[in-house]
Amino acid sequence: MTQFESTDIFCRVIDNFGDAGVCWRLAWRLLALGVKRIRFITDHPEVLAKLAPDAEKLARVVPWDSFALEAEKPDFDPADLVIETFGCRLPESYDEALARKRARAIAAGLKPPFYFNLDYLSAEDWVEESHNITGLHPRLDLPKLWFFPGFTERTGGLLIEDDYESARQSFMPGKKDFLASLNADPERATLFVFCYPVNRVETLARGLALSDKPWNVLIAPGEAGDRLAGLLTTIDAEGNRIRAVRTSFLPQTEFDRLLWASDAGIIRGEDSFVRAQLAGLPFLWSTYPTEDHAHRVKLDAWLDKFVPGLPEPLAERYRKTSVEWLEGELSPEGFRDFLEFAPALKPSLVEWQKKLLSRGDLARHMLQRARSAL
Ligand code: TRH
Repeated sequence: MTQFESTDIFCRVIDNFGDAGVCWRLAWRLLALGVKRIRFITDHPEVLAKLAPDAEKLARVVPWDSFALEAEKPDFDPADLVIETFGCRLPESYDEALARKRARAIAAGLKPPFYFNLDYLSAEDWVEESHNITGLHPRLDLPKLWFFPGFTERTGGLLIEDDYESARQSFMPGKKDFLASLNADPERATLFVFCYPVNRVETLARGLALSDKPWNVLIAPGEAGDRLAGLLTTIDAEGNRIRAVRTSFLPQTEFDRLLWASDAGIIRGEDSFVRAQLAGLPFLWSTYPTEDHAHRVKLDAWLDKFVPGLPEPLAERYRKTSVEWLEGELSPEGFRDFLEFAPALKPSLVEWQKKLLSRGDLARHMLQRARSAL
């Protein structure tokens, strides 16, 4: 049980689905841990509606601008637990109302509201130094705690449902039926592809054509998927060796099935990257592309943590393939090789998954941290 009666989660969508995807997964986890009354304040409710068509049943979804106006009213009551995500900067009116609520609670000897900024995921070392640090507001008496997801004990961990592993295991006996329901061939190996337009899907198409076994390719919606599907039709219109399956955009609660049903994957961003690791899926990671090339730094930092768990020469091969894929330098032969060595990654991925599960859930860590300050 929690001592927090109400929670406000603030989510600005920069682009794509990851911002809302992570925020909604957090909301969902907090509800599962007993948090009551979530307001989900977002500037793009339509993105959330795609990820979670039933969001309104679980939380009050409020458009950002109208909420900022609501927060100006004298009787406005901010939540007990407040979560800014990815440094999205809350409306000034809200911060002011929150500072007033805090002052009143302290004056009355009551617990003040707790205020987080939950940041992006990165495996970079500096994250440990910045995690769990309180920042001060430039003008108001309003401390805010910086919380970082991550892969090590000195970070907040990842969002993981308590029954994640049992849900995965109960799905597995029905895996073939699921593939058949997508119109994939249940007897083939399956590749899942979810990447950015900048990634060279041509390499995937040509590499698949070089493989000596037949594949299903589950292609997530988007520009890169459109291109890949077109290329695969040119290479194998009948689907004899490569069966291309365009998946519809599934609700987030069903997204894992695509990963569980696959033998290898191309995944992207933050949330699908985490889910692929929990699934123990051999993957190449398309980090979110940025002009300053931070995407390469992110990939290297994660490889530095994961790759030492792999035996040689697999470790070197996986690192090289991952980097070449991200940099657009992977050859079709290199991708064909990845498809071949992907199963050999599995034991290390299972160990890695166990480590992540044992680190425990980010939402639980946030609640524990907030409660310990009460
Ligand atoms: O959509 P993304 O590219 O999001 C990115 C990253 O989060 C990045 O860090 C951030 O800076 C940028 O957005 C703005 O990839 P990501 O993080 O994997 O999010 C995709 C979400 O969409 C994830 O929650 C899974 C979900 N999803 C579904 O629910 N159904 C689907 O069918 C598919 C393909 C995805």
